[in-house]
Amino acid sequence: MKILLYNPDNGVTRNFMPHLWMFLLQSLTPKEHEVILIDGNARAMNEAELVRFCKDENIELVGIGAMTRMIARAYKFADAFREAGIKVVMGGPHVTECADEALGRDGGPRHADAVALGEADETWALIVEDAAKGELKEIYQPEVDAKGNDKKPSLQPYPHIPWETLDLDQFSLVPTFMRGLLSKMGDGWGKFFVVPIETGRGCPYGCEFCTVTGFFGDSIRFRTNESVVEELLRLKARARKEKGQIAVFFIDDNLAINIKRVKSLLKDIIAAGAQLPWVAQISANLLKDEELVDLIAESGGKWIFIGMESIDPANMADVNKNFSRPGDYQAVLDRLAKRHIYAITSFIFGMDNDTVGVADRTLEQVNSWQPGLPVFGQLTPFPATPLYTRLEKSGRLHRPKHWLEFAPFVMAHNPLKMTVEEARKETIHAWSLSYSPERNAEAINTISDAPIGYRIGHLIARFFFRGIYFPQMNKRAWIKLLMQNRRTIFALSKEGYSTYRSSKRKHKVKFADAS
Ligand code: B12
Ligand code: SF4
Repeated sequence: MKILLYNPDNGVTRNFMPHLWMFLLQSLTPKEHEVILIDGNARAMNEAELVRFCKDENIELVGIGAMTRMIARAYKFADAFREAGIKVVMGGPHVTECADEALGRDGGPRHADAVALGEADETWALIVEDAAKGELKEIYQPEVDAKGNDKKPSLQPYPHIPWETLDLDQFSLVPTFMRGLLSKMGDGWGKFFVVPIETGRGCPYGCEFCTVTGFFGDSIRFRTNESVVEELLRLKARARKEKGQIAVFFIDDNLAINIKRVKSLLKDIIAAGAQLPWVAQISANLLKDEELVDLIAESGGKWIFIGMESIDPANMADVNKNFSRPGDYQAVLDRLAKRHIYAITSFIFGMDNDTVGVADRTLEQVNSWQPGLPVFGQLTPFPATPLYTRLEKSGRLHRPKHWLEFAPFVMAHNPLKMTVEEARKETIHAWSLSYSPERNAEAINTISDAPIGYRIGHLIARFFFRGIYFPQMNKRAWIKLLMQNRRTIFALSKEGYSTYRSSKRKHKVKFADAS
């Protein structure tokens, strides 16, 4: 049987990091079946095109995964496949929490023939076999333990994802029109991939807005260090062979949740020479450990994603995230910057203690810290979170099924001290000021003592991060962005070129001395 695994696009950015679930399920598919992957973020197709593709390829089963934010799009695609007579199974965090919605048992239309609840590592093979026999059931659920909780995959052993041979071209971050030019630079930048790797699952912290503790559970499971190191070595070999760049996103919700384990993993990466540039999510409270931050730097860590959420401790208490203290943020960022590691700082607006002006107050703080990549969202009640339950009980949810009428940056409940429209404006304001050409120039100036390569990387990262909010899906949008930032680009290119020339000269002198 031929299977398509499909992830709908997020409507903002085009090619970004691929979704791990697709590669994982592909690896877990019994060998007699063939699996094709399409990520709508990288390979844009509308419903009719995808249905035609499935018909041409004789696809008999489509597996769709989506976050809540993309679920309305996912349902549209699922409906089109089912209309064409192709079976659809859906999985992921949203349908796990809203299985009745996907199966049309809540009075709405049906979108999926089957849903996979929770982690599907151990149910996927069965789903495929049942589909091949024409006996697909409606619900697949992991086995449960004596207390009725899902038995979670141990991640030991962990499936082999053949990164070294997979066709990753659709995920290169370098826009097609820039590939030729960039492939000639240094070690080769014609291809640049960010590859997702997990080293563990689960988070015990239980922040009120987050689905992770509910979905993956509060007990954490880790892969072995050997299996992670082996995967990194294969990726490193591929980057070298293809003269491209590969960076890794360790997608664990909190890479340092167990400090002893993460230190041992990073030491093993260093010992094996398996370093690749990497990004990971780590909460601020765990970044006080100097040895850990040293190991992060030595093992290739470049960017740390920190869920700062708010600079107001009252808000942090409201969402059960008191363990992360706004007063500590500056010291944490300084500690990272000393090793040329910078932070992706994530903030949420529309919290219950937020008032108009929250964006300016937050930016005042952010701009006084080491420059990073700030991102801004709004407090969103995802299904089955404690936040959803609290707002629903208090009658504050005015769009209880907000995902079915998805509107970016329009809140689904009324914050206590501002309106929904005010929260939207604060969010736009924060994004606009954080990635304006002036702010980009200022941020680059603040790190003028950092190596030139690092500063160029920082500017490029700023261009991509801007794209999380402002659509940057075509050549025109990119050219406009480059023109707006031409002064900073020119200054960095000039310095980069003279550094390159003088390093070449030094190299020649050294060579002459030696001969
Ligand atoms: C990496 C990541 C991202 C990446 C992008 C995704 C990518 N390319 O990988 C980035 C950083 C961009 C991102 C952004 C956002 N993210 Co995010 N992200 C994650 C993260 C940390 C890891 C995802 C992952 O790969 N997990 C590991 C895999 C193995 O797990 P999985 O995807 O759940 O898949 C398993 C099962 O769900 C199931 N499954 C999944 N799909 C399918 C499909 C089929 C057919 C089947 C059978 C089974 C199945 O099988 C898999 C194996 O067991 C998760 C948290 C987490 N730990 O999962 C949050 C998470 C998915 N993100 C979340 C959110 C909210 C967001 C944002 C909306 C945040 C924001 N406010 O901006 C944005 C959306 C951005 C956008 N416009 O697309 C929420 C989603 C909640 C929800 N109900 O939708 C999560 C769960 C985190 C949270 N705090 O609750 N994210
Ligand atoms: S620390 Fe992160 S992953 Fe864990 S519950 Fe809080 S927001 Fe979710």
